[in-house]
Parts: sequence; structure tokens; C-alpha cells
Amino acid sequence: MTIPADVLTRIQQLREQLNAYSHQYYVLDAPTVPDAEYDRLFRELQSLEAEHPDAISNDSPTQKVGAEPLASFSQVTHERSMLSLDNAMNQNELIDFERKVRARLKTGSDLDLSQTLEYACEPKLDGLAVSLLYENGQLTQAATRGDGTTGENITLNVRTIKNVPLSLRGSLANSDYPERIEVRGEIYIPKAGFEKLNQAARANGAKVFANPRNAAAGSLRQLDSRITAQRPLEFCAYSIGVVSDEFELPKTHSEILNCIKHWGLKINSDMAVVQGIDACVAYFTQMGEKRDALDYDIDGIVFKINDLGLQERLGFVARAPRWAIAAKFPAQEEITTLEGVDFQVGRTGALTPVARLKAVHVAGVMVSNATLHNMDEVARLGVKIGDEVIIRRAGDVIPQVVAVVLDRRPNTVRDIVLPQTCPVCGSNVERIETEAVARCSGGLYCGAQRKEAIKHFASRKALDIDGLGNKLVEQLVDAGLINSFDDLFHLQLDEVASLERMAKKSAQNLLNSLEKAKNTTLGRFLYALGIREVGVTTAQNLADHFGFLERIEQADEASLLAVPDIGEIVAKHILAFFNEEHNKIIIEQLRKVGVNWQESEPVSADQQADLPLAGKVFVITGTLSEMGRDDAKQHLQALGAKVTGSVSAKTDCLLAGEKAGSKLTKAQSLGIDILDEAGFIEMLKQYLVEVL
Ligand code: 9MJ
Repeated sequence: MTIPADVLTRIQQLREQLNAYSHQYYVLDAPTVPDAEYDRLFRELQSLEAEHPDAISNDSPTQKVGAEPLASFSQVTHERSMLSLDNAMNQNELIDFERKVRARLKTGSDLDLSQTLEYACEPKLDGLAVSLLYENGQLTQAATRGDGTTGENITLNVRTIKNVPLSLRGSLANSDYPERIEVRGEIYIPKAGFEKLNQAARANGAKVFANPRNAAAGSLRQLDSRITAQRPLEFCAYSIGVVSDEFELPKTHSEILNCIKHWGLKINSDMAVVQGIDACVAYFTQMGEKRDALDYDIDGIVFKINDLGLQERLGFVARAPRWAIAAKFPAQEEITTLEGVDFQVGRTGALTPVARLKAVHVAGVMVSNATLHNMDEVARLGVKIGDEVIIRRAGDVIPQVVAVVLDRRPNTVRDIVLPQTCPVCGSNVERIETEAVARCSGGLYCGAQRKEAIKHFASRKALDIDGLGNKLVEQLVDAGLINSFDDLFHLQLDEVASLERMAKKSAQNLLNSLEKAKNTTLGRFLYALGIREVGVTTAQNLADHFGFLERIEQADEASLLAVPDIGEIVAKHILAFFNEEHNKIIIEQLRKVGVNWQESEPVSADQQADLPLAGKVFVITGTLSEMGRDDAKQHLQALGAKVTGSVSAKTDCLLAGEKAGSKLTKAQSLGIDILDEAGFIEMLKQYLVEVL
């Protein structure tokens, strides 16, 4: 069947547009259109291709969803072997590396070795090394490193990875890229994707991965590429393999990386070119400090002699190049003994098994506790008290037990048993069949739940009671001074001042903060109540949608489901909360002691569009000294702006407080408007917003 010319043109247009948007999003990290626009064009292309199957091409953006499962992976022999790297475990070994490089270059050389050597420094990603072969600009083969000589053909899986282009940017006719080019790099799962993947797995009783590297490996090893397509894998390039002869490549490693970037593949934006080994040491230290804040896992830094001529003269030993070295950071996983398990009771009564460990240093921090999440996780790990366990501490995520070293199991191990009664209040522990979590049924009768509920009530995004930290809440509850939220507002100066480590002045400050916290907003108040699954955003959505607390209290399931982001489960929690008589009493008591907020008719869509900052996207970063970031956000939202977390081409304005970091740099590079706090307050005044 022939395809009408206008349809073919449209299909071509859509593919180019979608490829350009993907490139901006996944490679340049600077999206230019909202996701909804991408999805709309994607669906248009899908439906045109469904009507005209002959028009489907192998490199269409619709072909990134995976294919029929394979029976097994075929083998690929690498045309140029894929090398591994030698390691430097400390600074001396790194300095020794340069000494050896210099010694080697000196022999029979006419080089001026008084000059410093130039290095490319690259964060070392902890994933899987892969090779991507592009022929005539099309991705024709992807393979794992394997043993360096032979790997597995994982083309179908790699084709599903969002930031791997199926065709290179530019054209072969213009010699924008070589006819054959092998790009090598690492496939990995960023930290956020890993946490989400495991959270979902825990909730569904599915396989939980020990670390992002295992998750990446498991995802690539799928014979069914439709599963791989669901995993948050990314590719980052760091070298090339075979290249067709006729193509003239630049003379340094860093320039080659730039070429790769122009071809449309991601390279590491944190890489740097430095002069001399001392600068390498400084880069290593600096990245070590940044390690936890990066959104991907690294296990060290790779230093490479930048000059390709020098690289060639240095050559290889065994399987590793002499021109590169991987300087390692302290390991994020260690082995220690599980000495016992305690059960911690959270705000909603959830019992979390907490591993008590023989103290051990992990990535520079002494660790003696780790979470075991829930009893399903305990069963999955097969862990017992007395076992040797592998624990992992990555970034600011709480340490986790990731595996048991079974062949070191002593015969004195004991089972971990879920208590039948709450270790804090003695109430029954209940476990609903469909939930992984066991809960204490004591509610606010349970001291642990009460403490957690009050901590939450006082927290920054809730009533923001300055000076009422977690420790003080525990003291107040333990001293019997508060049992419920409203008790906070009945506290007397001498009662507070009589607590340990509490001076009269700080007691007075607390009472002042409590007085101030009484004036709040409906969104904050709803969040502070601690309704299950109602976070800051849901609470604000409820407040915006209904405008009055009474309407929320009386809402039925259907009207709750009309609120953005509220699904059946959250709606049920909200209904259950307001059906509880004692919750109504708590709210009434809080109103009685003077907790108050403004209520008003919700703003209609038309009115929303009339607001002065309607349609504008703001990002807030750095420290605001006059007002908190939450308040700034609320002011902006009240003026119709949307406040998002990361700077992109879609951002209209960055509100940058003191000590602003990478977001400020990014906004500057994208030419986005930047406001400091003083400018922001001026702007608010211009819109007649009363500030403070
Ligand atoms: C990683 N894993 O990030 C190399 N690597 O270069 C970087 N690995 C490498 N380079 C030659 N950035 C062999 C391996």
C-alpha cells in the first residue's frame, strides 16, 4: 500500500522533532517543551505508524519500547579489546602513576618533560561497560564488555535506553561522523531511579536490588527487552573503539569526548581537563566531597593522559592502558556482624526492623545501625541474628543491609521474629495481608506514635514551630507535659524551663514560636495533621481545591478523587481520618487554642490564568535570609507561578539566595532571569503582597 506523501512528510517531521526533544532532555539536560507536548507528538506518530505499518523504520522514536523476548544472547567479539583500568588506592599510588608515566616517556624520547602533563579527569561510574557500534550513523550493535575480548549482544536492550540515540546527529554526507564508529561507555542507573525502582519492588513484593550496579546489570541481562525498557537506565560515553580510517579524529581525549557529544551521546558534564598530577589530586578531593550530592554513584576518578600521541607511546600492559588510572574512593559496602534487631515504631505505627551492627566504617562514616525495611525484606534476605552481613551506605540514604554472607554463617544464628505486641506501648501488632508493613494498633495511645506525630506537627513544612526539635518533643512527651497537639499551646513557661538543658530564655522563645505558629495556612494545617499518604503537595492541592476545611471534612470519595494527584488509596485514608471522632476532636481543640488560617473560595481556572505570574516557572535555590524557601514558594504559587525543583530551558526565573550552587551556574549558562532575595521582595511588593 502506498503511503500518501503528506503522511510521510508528517511522520518524518514528528521523528525529527521527537529526536530533538529527547536529545535536549536526556543529553543536554535542558528540555524545551513540557512532557505533555512530547507525549502528544509521540502518540500522533504512533497512530500514523499504526495506520501505515510500512512506514515504521528501525530508528523511529516509537521503537524504543522493547521487542519480543530472545531465547539467549549471541556473542560478540570486540574488534578492539575493551580494556580495564589499573587502580590507585591512595594518593601515593596516584603520584607513583605519574612517575611511571614520565619514566616511560623519557626512554628514547625527544619530549620536553619539564612540562606538566595534561590529564582528562572523569568521575568513575559504577555500572557496566558497553560498546555501541554506529554504522552509517545508525546504531547497529551494542555489546557488554564481557571478558574484554568477547561480550554479549545486548542490542535490543540498549535500543530501549532513552538517552542512547538510534541514529547519530548530523549527516554522513557532510562527514559529521565516521562511517563506522564504536562508542564506549558505562550503562548505569542514577541514584533517584534506583531508589524508586526498589521502593516499587518492595511495595509489590518483587525483586529488590542490592545496589545500582546490580540493578543495571539485572536490567541489561533481560532476554525480554520490554522489561529493560521500563528500567531507568542511562548511558554515558567515555571513549571510542573502532573508527573507519578515513575519518580524521582530534588529537586529545577530551576533544574526542566533545565529538561524541556532538554526535548526540551523553558525556559526563563533571569531567575536567587539568595540568599535572597535583591538580588531579585536588580534583579527586573536590569530587570526593561532592560524591554524595551527585545524582549517580561513582567509585572513584579515572585520570587519563589527554594527548593521544602520548597515549599511543605509553601503550598497554596486560589488559590495562599505561596512560590511565582509576583512583578509588572508600568503598560504600562493608561486611560486619548483625548483633541484634530492634523494632522502631513510626508515626503511622509502622514497625521497622532496625539492624544493630558491630560498628564498622563505611565510606568514611561509622555505622552501627541499618534499616531492614520490613519483614518481607528480612525474609527475602534470609538474614538471621549473628549473621555476617553486607551493608551499604551511599550518600545520605540511610545504611541498608543488602546481603548475607551465607558461607560465613555461624551455627548459633537466631531467627528475627516480629513481635506480637508493640515494643513501646504493648498494643497488638497488626499486619494486613496485602501490606508488607506491620503496625502497632495503639494509635496516639502509643508513646512512639505520639512523639512522631508531634514531631511531624511541629516540622518545618507543617506548623513550622521554631525551636521545637525532635529531642525537645521527646523530653516533653516523656515528662508528661504533652499528650496531644493542643497541649503544646497550653505549655507554661516554668514547665518548659524546668526541663533539662532548657534555659528560661529558650523556653520563652519556644512559647513565642508557638504563638506565631498559630497563624498558619490551610495547606500547612492539613499536612501537619499527619493523614496517611498526605504529603505537602497533596495537602496544598486539597486546600487549593476545596478552600475550606469543613468542605474537606465532609467530602465524599468522588469529590476527593477530583483533586489533582489524589487516587483511591489516598482518598480512603482521608475519608478514614475525618470519620474518626477523635480526629474531629483534635481539630476542634486546636481551633479553640487559637490555631487559625484563612479560608476562601478556591480560585477558578479562569482566575488562575489572570494571576500576575500565571504560566511562569520558578526555581528556588540557596538560602533566603528574610523569608524561608517554603514561604517564598507559597507567595509565588499564590501569584500563579509554578515552582519546580530543577533548572531547565522551561524555567523562566531562578530565585537565588545565598550560597546558590550548580542551579545558579546552570541558569546563567541558559540565560535564565535571576532574582536575588532583595529583588524578589521588591517584586512581591510590586504585586502588593505583604511580606512578613
Ligand atoms: C568509568 N567507568 O566511568 C573508563 N570509566 O576508560 C571512565 N571507565 C575507562 N573511563 C578506559 N570514565 C577503560 C575504562
